[in-house]
Amino acid sequence: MPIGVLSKEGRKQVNSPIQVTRSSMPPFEEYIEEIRPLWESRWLTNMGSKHQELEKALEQYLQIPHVSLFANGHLALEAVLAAFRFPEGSEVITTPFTFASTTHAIVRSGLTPVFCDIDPVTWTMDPEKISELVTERTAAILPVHVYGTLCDVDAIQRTADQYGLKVIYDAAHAFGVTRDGVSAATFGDVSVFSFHATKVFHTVEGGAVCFQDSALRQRLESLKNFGFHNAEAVEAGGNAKLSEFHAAMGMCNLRHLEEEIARRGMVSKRYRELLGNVKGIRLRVGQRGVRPNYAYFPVVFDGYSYTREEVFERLKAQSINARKYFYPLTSSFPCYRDLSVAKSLETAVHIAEQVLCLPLYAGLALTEVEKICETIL
Ligand code: T4K
Repeated sequence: MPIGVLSKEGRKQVNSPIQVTRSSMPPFEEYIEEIRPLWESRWLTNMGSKHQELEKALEQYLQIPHVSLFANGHLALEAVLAAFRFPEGSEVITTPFTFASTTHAIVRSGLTPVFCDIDPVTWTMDPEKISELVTERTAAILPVHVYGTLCDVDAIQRTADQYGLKVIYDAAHAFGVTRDGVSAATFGDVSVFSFHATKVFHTVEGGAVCFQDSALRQRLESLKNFGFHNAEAVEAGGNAKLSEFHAAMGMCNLRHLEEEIARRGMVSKRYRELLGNVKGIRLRVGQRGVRPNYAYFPVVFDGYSYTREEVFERLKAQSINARKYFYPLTSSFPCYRDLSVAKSLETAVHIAEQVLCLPLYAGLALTEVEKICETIL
């Protein structure tokens, strides 16, 4: 039977399903106050004052000299790949254990993804396997801090330095993650965040590119604004600007971020208490010195009494919509079946077939977590 909710009047309401996540909202009045000036200025987009304010606030929060806002994380990834002007047909070493966007961005930029297997413990790109994929056409490494788990950034950088490759992190899941107090935004040449409604920090739709090299700024600015620089179209740019309303949502959500992460942390802790010592259930590992953001709660059913499919169906029957993030691997998408995969993706295949992301959001009640775990167990 689905989980019941009592309304203020104490009547039992029609139960709504528990989704894998639920957007956090700032107090309504706070958002209204944030957008009030827009009614006076009527400046609604094209890098207005809210946009500038949010870029500055994020540069400070993420401890990075440059943040360039985008309409979404996907277009931010595409802009970065265009900004580096890699020769057509260059190869980009990447992980197939990710959301469609990572691989699509590479392919849509006229580049070739070369899939690298993942580490069996962190589920991020296995740095030991990168070197064997490098060819004379390799231009960059594009790893993903999947679920907010930091990649082995030191090993990846060593390999990149050895071969003279750019490192572009898809940090869509890693907002707020730090290692020894250093922000995830600072690793590699560039880190790209998603501020989609389903993320720990969101602007409804949105994204950002974080970087140290000031020379990148002008390229990114023109790529997201029709190629304009000083009122002249200097290249064939697109349109990926974040509006003032989206930036205003970001300003509000940033104020509540620490509370958001803390509440997600409490939900994750309860899951760990209930599932942490169960034979055949593997949870994400903690990383030394890393402050997590509790973006997702992935569980791998590896030798458990029930398969991932059985657990998924059992939860669904209770109106609990866990998600198979990230299954199938992007390398198995129908549109990429013709791409040759140079090396075995054994670990990635194994994890993708057994992983399930359980519901996780700030407002998820601990009683709901208990019900979810009861169903699994
Ligand atoms: N790189 C990586 C590694 C990514 O994971 C993503 C996006 C990107 C790049 C690209 O970034 P963006 O261009 O999106 O900024 C969702 C998100 O749409 C997507 O942003 C995210 N990754 C991906 C992992 O998940 P779906 O298709 O699973 O979302 P959907 O619509 O099924 O929503 C999931 C649940 O979230 C719903 O059941 C309820 C809740 N929800 C959803 C929406 C849309 C809300 O509470 N509010 C909402 O407005 O892709």
